[in-house]
Amino acid sequence: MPNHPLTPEDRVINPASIAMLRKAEADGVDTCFHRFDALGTQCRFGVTGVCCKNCHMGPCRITPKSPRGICGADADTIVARNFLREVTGGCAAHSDHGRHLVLRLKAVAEGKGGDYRITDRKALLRIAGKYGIETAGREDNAIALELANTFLADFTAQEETLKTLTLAPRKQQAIWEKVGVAPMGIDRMCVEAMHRTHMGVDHDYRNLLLHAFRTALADGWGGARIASMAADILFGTPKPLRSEANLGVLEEKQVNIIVHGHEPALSEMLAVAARDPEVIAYAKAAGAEGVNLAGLCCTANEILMRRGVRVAGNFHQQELAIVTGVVEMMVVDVQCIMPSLPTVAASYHTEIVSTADAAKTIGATHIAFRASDGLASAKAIVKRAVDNFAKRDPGKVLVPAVKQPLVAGFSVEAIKYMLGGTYRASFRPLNDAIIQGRIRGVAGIVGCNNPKTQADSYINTVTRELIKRNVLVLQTGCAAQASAKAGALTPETALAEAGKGLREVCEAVGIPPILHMGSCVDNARILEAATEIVLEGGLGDDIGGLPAVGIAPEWMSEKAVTIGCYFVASGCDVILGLPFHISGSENVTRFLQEEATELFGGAFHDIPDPLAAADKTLELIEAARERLGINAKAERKLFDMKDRRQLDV
Ligand code: SF4
Ligand code: MSK
Repeated sequence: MPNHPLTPEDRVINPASIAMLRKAEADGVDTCFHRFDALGTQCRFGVTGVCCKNCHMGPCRITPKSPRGICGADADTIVARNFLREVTGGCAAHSDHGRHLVLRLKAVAEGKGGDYRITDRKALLRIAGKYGIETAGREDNAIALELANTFLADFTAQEETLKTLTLAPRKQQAIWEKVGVAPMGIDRMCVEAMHRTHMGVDHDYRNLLLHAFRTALADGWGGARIASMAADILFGTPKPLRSEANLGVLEEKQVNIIVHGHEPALSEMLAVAARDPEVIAYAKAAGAEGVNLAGLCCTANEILMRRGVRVAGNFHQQELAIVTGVVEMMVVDVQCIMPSLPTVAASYHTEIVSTADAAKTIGATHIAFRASDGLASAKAIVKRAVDNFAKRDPGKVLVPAVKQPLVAGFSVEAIKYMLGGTYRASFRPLNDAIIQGRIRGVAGIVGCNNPKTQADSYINTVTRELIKRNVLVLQTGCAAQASAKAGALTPETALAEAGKGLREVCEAVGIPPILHMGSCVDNARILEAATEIVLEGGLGDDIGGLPAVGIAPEWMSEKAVTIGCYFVASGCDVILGLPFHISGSENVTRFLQEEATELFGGAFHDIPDPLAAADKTLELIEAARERLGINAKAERKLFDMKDRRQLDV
């Protein structure tokens, strides 16, 4: 960050956000950026992870003069306990989201699903098959019920390890067994984590961190993976489609409704309701040209991936979207919703509507979403937004004319199909391109924005640099939306910037060099893609052996900590643009940044500069290629081809 008072240009990179930050300042509206300034220097004890308030003898803070808390806990114990609690928060968030979808699937299977149904029968059969569930000659609902109960057992299992772990490569499973981190039921892992971090229980930082990896695996190879699968069955497996992103998707002449949060059940129904002829007629009668539904954060990704609904913005734009003055309603459910929204909305006519009983905010209108009559509930919410249209103040309206086209919808099934076609859907062409060296490797770029950095800047720089250097990029969450707003999610733009080898492969098979794979639970799809690459053959027998790296450039959420941990436990190195709060313990730092490699094959790397992150990614990828022996093979193969051509002449 520069040494002068920060300007909007210093805080955000996107012109739409710059314009709205200026307007917010003119309108006297505080945003996360202003509150970040107001906080001043952040607490050193919090930043280094050495503050403990796990019992009421404390709070205790570790300093050189007082190296132990009142109970005797040292910095290692306190930092590791805090870290484990963060991982548990992330696992719980993703997994509760997954649980809701599974319960919805179960209700559908039992004929109690209301307006929900099994939209993707192929997905049901494919996923049931992965779990060894008999499908031949059975009713869909019977298969769905058995599958839903199998998923639910992964939440409640007390002694058995998760069934979903068996979707990982065998060697990966063996590593987890050997290290002792194969998780039992998701709920049990979270409860055990809270128990172990209670005063006077687990004090060994290694033991605590191993449970952090175990809990994270219960997310990535449990709750999050289950969430993606259940959503695919209920709402459809994503396929590539075109759409648009940025605040310019808001329409001045229409009723604008933004859906923000994570779970797709409500947003799917809102998408249907917004197109309902009766609702559109209602909007026209109110003087609007129609109803414009747009998304924010991961709810945006869910309905973008399946319906092409346009994206208003990512995490840092949730307040800025309201500042446009044209948002009649922001409908929120769970996760990443700033409690400031009703305060920002008070300066405009926007109504904030919360819909999840587990997530209320003072100042928001709470309308509990009833899945049993989902469409009727959604229609009522949309009509309420229409009623708010008349309250819009034209003097406060400014919609930045900034939006970019994009292509999204790259589920693993879609990638497989694009690589091999209907009859030979497979990852073979991708594996071959990696083995030949035309694609050097794969990077998963994921995560949020954080006012500690210029929003979207690191994400965009590292992404562009990696495709230039022939690395295929898989993205999710707000990182994918940052790329979309930068215009990098159209095949045309990205291909023009990609290195020669990557471009040739992408053109030959018809995929873009940056693949938007979905929301933050869909990071599990990146693991699924990595598994497909391993199973396809020729690149080792575990994910840890692949030339693949995870990058979380601008992360802020506990979910991101958990995602990082399940990537590392799955063998991938993970680069963090912003560090964890662990520097108060050298032992914890060493464990996560070095010793994890000996256990899993990957570790964390703090790299604040995006170009240095690209360098490190290539270094890690090239090291993996050397270990696989594919650099040597590629050289030999080229030599053979040349020889043959010379013989022909
Ligand atoms: Fe202090 Fe120990 Fe209580 Fe933590 S658990 S607040 S270190 S006394
Ligand atoms: S929404 S977790 S800010 S990616 Fe999934 Fe974005 Fe991060 Fe939330």
